[in-house]
Amino acid sequence: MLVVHSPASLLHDPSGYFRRGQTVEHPEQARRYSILRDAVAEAGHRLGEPRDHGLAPITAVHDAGYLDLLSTVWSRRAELPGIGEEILTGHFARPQMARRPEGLLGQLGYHMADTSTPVRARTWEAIYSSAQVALEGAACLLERRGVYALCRPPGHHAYADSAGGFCFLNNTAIAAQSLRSAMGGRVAILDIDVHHGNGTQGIFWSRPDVLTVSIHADPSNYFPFYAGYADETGGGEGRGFNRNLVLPEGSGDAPWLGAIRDAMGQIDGYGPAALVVALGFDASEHDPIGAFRVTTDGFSRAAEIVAGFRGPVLLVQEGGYLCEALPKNLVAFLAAFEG
Ligand code: Q9C
Ligand code: ZN
Repeated sequence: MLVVHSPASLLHDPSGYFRRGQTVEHPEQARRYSILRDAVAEAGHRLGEPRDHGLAPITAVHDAGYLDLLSTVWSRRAELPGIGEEILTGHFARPQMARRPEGLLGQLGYHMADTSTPVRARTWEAIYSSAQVALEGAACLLERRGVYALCRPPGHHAYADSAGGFCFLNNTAIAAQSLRSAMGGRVAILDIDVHHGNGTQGIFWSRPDVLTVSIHADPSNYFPFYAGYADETGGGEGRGFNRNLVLPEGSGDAPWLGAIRDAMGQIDGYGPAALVVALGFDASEHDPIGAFRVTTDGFSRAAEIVAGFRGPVLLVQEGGYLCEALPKNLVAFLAAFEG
C-alpha cells in the first residue's frame, strides 16, 4: 500500500489539555505520527511525501476568514503581551452573540469550538502539510485501488470555519472535495473514528453529491455532544445524504462491524466513484479516550468489509491515541485491506 506522510506533522505538538477542570497531557501528540509511520515502514509499505498542491483545494472547503486567521495567528502574537509558546482563548462565541471581532483573542473564540486546538509557532505548517498529505493521497488514488494518508493533526471535527476536537483543517473533507472535482462522479465518506465526524457532516450537510456516513459513540454523553444524532440526515438538497449510526458506549466488534456492513450497503447503493474512509483507531478497546471495545481482529474484519467496495478507497488517518494497540491496529487494517 502506498503511504503518504509528512515529517512536518511534527511541527505541532500541543502540551497541556484542559479536561473536566484539570490540565492533563494532550492526547493528540506529535509522537502519534512517528509511531504510525514507523509501524507502516516496518510492515513493508511504500512511503512517500506529498507535493505542494497549494491553498486552492483547502479554500474549496474552508472559509477565507478562518484560513486567514489560522495562517496569521503566530505573526499576530504581539496583540497578546506576555503570551507563551501556545496561543489559546477561553472565550467562545455563542449563537446569540456571534459578531466576529477585530482582535486576535476574540477571533480565535469565534473560530474555535473548545480549548483542544492551541496554536504554536509552526502549527500552520503542520496543519497545512496534513492537508497536503490528504490531497496527495487523493491525487495518487486516481491510478490505484487504495492509498493510506497518514494525516496528523487530524481533521474530522473541523467545520468550514472552525477548529475543535484536536482538528484544524478537515483533511477528509478536503480530499473528498478534491476527488469530487478530479473524478466527476459522486463521492462517499465513511467515518469509523469513535467520535462523530461533525465537521465533515457540517461541510457536506446541504450537498447530495457527497454522501457522509459516520459510525460513533452516542453523543448524548460523549464528544462532540452537540451533533451526531440519528435524526440528522442532511438539509435542503442534501436531505437524505448524511447518516449517523449511533452505538452505545462499550460497544464491541459485533455491533460495530454490523454498522460498518450496514453503512457499506448504503454506500454501494449510492454508487460513488470513490470512497474516503475517515480512519480513526480510537474505537479500540485500549484507546485512552475511546468509548468502544473494538479488538485488533475487529479492525481486520472492518478492513475486509471496506475492501469489498468496487472503486478506489482513500484511507485518511483521524483519531486513535497512544497505546500499544494503536500501531498494531493500523498494520492489521492495512494488511486485511490488501487481502
Ligand atoms: N474524555 C479526534 O479523535 N475530548 N478527536 C476528549 C476525553 C475531545 C477527539 C475528552 C476528543 C476529540 C480526532
Ligand atoms: Zn476520535
